[in-house]
Amino acid sequence: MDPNPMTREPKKIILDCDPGHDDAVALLLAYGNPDIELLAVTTVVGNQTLEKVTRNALSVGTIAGITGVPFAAGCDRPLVRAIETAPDIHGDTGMDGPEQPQSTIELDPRHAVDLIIETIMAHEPGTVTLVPTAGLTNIAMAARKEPRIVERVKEVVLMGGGYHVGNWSAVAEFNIIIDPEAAHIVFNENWPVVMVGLDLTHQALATHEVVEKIAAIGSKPAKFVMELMEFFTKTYRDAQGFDYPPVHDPCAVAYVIDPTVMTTRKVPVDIELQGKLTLGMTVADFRAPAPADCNTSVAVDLDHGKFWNLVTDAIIRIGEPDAGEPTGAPATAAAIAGEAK
Ligand code: PIR
Ligand code: CA
Repeated sequence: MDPNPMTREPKKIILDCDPGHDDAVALLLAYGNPDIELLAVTTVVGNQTLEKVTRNALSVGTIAGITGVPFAAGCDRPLVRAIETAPDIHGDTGMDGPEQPQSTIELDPRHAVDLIIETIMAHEPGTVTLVPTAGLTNIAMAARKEPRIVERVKEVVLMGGGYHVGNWSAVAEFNIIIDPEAAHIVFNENWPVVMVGLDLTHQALATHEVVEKIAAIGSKPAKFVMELMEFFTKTYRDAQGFDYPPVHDPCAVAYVIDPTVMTTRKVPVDIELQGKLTLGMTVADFRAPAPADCNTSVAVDLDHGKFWNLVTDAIIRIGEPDAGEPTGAPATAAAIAGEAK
């Protein structure tokens, strides 16, 4: 990465999501970080129905004051399987907790799959990164509808899977198991895939200290995140026995911003489609060395402090959109916390 923030090019991304408490934070991080150029936000059935997650995406966009970025709804069901949502974790709306504003963003009339394809084809090859933080239905459909996107995409940095742990079965993670056929397509296409799975995201805990830091920012978007985290903490405690909730999805965005926020390892990964007990498992082959044509890598260790500083800095930068405050506020998370950077 170019160390000079004045000369380095922002990374162009498409965020494909199902908000979702952690998807909301991913969207705020992507929008509020100066090293990211958000080209499009697309939604897909997942944590809740397509209608609900799309409404949630527009709400988050409204709270952040996002303008000039198309939001489009995509697939309302997986390729093969029946719809499975996660109300125990994300509530009936898919983003329970904070009050949601009336959206001021108009949904783009295009289908998300078409918006993804058009956006990739309209940019130089090797410049657009796909960041899926939900089931992979839209991404698989896009690869099938317009195969030329596969060689044009810079890389696919996805939140999903886990090489040592599951959360929806003993060995499978939600985003993969809800549409394992789509995941199989995405992992087996010839584009670089970075799997930011549970092994990594279970290190991204929104501890008491983290939530306090965000609360101290004091803006409406910060209050919104705080309320999201309050609800997420409670459901993660009740449903999964965690003291603090892992905030999965912004980890994928953080990797795009600064890959040094985590370590990764190049290993072949494939998706189990046959197993009775292992459906949707991301089977990673750690036998060294990875073959030369290996297109997959997995995230291993997170720098917790660096990660949360990126998130808090993004929220600070977004500022108070309703008040018409300029974005790009010079304050930093370190300054808010009263420490030297
Ligand atoms: C989080 C999710 C689904 C189920 C649970 N238990 C927790 C959602 C998050 O939005 C994230 O993208 C991924 N799926 C984590 O499995
Ligand atoms: Ca998600």
